[in-house]
Amino acid sequence: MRIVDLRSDTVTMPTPAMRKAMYEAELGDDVYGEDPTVNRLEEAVAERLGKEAGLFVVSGTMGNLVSLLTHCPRGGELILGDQAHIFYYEAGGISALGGGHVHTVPNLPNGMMDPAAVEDAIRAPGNAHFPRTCLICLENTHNRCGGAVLSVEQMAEIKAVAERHGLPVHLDGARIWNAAVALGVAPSDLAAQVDTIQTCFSKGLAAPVGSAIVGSRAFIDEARRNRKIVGGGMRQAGVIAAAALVALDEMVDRLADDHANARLLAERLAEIPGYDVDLATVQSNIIRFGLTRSDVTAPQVAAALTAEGIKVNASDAAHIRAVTHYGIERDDVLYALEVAERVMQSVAVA
Ligand code: TLP
Repeated sequence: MRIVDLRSDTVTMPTPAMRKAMYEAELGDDVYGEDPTVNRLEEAVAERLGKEAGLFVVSGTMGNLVSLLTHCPRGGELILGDQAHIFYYEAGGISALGGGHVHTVPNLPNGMMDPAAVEDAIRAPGNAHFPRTCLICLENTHNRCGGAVLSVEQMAEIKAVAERHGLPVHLDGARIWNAAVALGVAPSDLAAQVDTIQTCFSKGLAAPVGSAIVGSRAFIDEARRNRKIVGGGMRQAGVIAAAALVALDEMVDRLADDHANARLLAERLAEIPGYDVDLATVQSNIIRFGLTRSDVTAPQVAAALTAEGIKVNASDAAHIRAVTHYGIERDDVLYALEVAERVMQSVAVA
């Protein structure tokens, strides 16, 4: 059976150039700071995002956790969108391991938080009843908001609130590269609106493993220690950093193709009776769509699509997520649409 895997851009396989770079990578012990390939990657990603220093970590989850551990003392309160990946999908790491206290603010459908609501959530200092606010977190592109892209101006609005209260801002920029390509701006223009960023090489950029944290030199020095605490000090990590370097150099511009494919998928899906697609929310490589039928649930339709080879995930009872990525061509999208039409006609009534 023909398979079109739209579950996530995490399913991407490394390119031939990545495999070659991994084979040939110059290596050393990175805990001694002696892996030249890791060092090159950390410098390259920091430079690309306009920050002083970078730190290679295993995953996006570890990148966010180590960043939050570095920003927040035990009992410190972090302000997060209620749809944030950090809040939803990272196993509560900052409270389990760092004693962090999470304060959510509603995410708007466009991935933004109302700046006034963020400001309201900041605790008045000096009152012994309150936890102390230590950080505001943003996400761009926004996963659960269907890949919505925050503009430089939107991010600047949150930065202005943070600055008024002397707070840092951390960006879960797992897909900051998609955001920059969608907006036609430099990734560093987005990064300039925040203090620290976690970004992934293993999503749309198709590297097999790895993320980086970037920020000031002092922040990264402290984060390096926290990475060690969570067991993330790797040794000859250049073998994976080599693929991440290829990802940065060769895989960013092509994200525009993924965005075009997502747009095509969304526009045509919207024409098929049964699917409910809000085209305004399709801004990058993620499509989050609902159903116009009430006799079947999103998990049932997702399972029926998957059984026919179109692999998608239900993100809740009413929504399905499809993600385009390296390895998915226009022809795969057209085939997925054909199957989607057939599945919607035949899916059993609950
Ligand atoms: N997201 C995954 C799943 O965890 C849901 C996906 O398939 O999209 N931040 C954001 C915004 C993410 O989307 C992800 C991964 C992460 C962080 C975590 O990255 P990893 O999976 O490397 O720990």
